[in-house]
Amino acid sequence: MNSLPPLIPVAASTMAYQFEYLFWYITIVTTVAGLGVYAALLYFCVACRRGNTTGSTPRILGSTRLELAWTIIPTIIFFTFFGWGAVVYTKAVHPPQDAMEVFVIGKQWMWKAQYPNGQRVIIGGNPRNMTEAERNSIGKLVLPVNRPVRITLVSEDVIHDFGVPAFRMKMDVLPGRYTTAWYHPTKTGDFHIFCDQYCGTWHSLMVGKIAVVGEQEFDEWLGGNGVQQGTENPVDGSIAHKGRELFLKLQCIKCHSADAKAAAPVLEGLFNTRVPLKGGGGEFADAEYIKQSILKPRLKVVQGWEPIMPSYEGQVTPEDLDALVAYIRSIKRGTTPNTTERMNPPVGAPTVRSEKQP
Ligand code: HEC
Ligand SMILES: [Cu+2]
Repeated sequence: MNSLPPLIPVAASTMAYQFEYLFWYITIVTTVAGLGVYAALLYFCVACRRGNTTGSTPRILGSTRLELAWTIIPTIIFFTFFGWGAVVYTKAVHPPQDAMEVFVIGKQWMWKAQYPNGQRVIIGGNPRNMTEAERNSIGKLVLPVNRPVRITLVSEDVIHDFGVPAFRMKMDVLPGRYTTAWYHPTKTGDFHIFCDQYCGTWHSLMVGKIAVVGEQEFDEWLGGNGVQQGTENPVDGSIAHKGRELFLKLQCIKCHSADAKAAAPVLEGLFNTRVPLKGGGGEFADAEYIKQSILKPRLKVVQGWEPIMPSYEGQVTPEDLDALVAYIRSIKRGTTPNTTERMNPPVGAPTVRSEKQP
């Protein structure tokens, strides 16, 4: 692939190939059709030029067969674009269940990544507006090859966009809302990250590298305590982990537990599902819905439950809300604890043995 002109970046993920095939299919079909139109135009210009045909232009009253043909054939061709595009798009927006999760926060003008075990790395940016600590942890976003990874993105200030040409994937990074991108890297090596949305003075410095490495090298890079369940690492600073602490601190667990007579629904698997509401209708459980459930619980009451949840308005900051959402997103099915049990860590987070329940 290295011999290709730089106009076409390396394809280094499963999705990159899917995009590439579709892209070339559409490009070739539209090019051939376009050239066909111009060829016909040229031909008729010459063939039907003045003086070439005898007499005047014949009176043409239309042809049903022709009309049908030039309606149906292009429709079928356009629908192949749509159908194929829909298949690729569906794959692109649905990360595999077993994907490792990495948080990436965009900020003027740097990217901050956080691994499930709490490891952080700054991936590029303008060193001039970084703190000393941030400057010291400038590195690459290291990812394992042949393993799907889900990147959860959020911005601390303005709109950015996390673009990785080699993976043919870019995703807007918005303040106050989580967006997701996922990759399944197929090649080792270094690949560019660009901020693809103009975001102020040093936008052009908001670039970095993804280093795709072998499985073993990745585990070593993570300090030997990888992302496998069951490994020990008490230093967990992920956003979901912070949310879990809040979930305990704010006593959400008192009601939202797995106890048989719990007073509230378990929140596992809630994210991105449809919730039936009391009084009919339903609501899609996205980040906004979860935040509203915490701030104004009476507004939308889940069917089959009593409106007993207190409002947490004024008690939680917007960052707390983001953290709670991240935690609720991360609870896997069948892992909600009883109130008496030790709380389960977020997906991918290593377990900590000596943790006490408040
Ligand atoms: C006093 C018990 C109680 C406490 C404490 C409590 N909740 Fe609730 N919560 C409920 C009940 C009951 C419901 C279902 C009825 C409703 O929608 O209000 C609910 C609903 C929810 C929902 C919507 C669930 C769904 O299936 O759509 C979310 C999200 C939620 N709570 C999060 C939290 C968080 C986060 C906390 C802590 C900051 C918390 N709750 C504290 C009782 C509680
Ligand atoms: Cu940016």
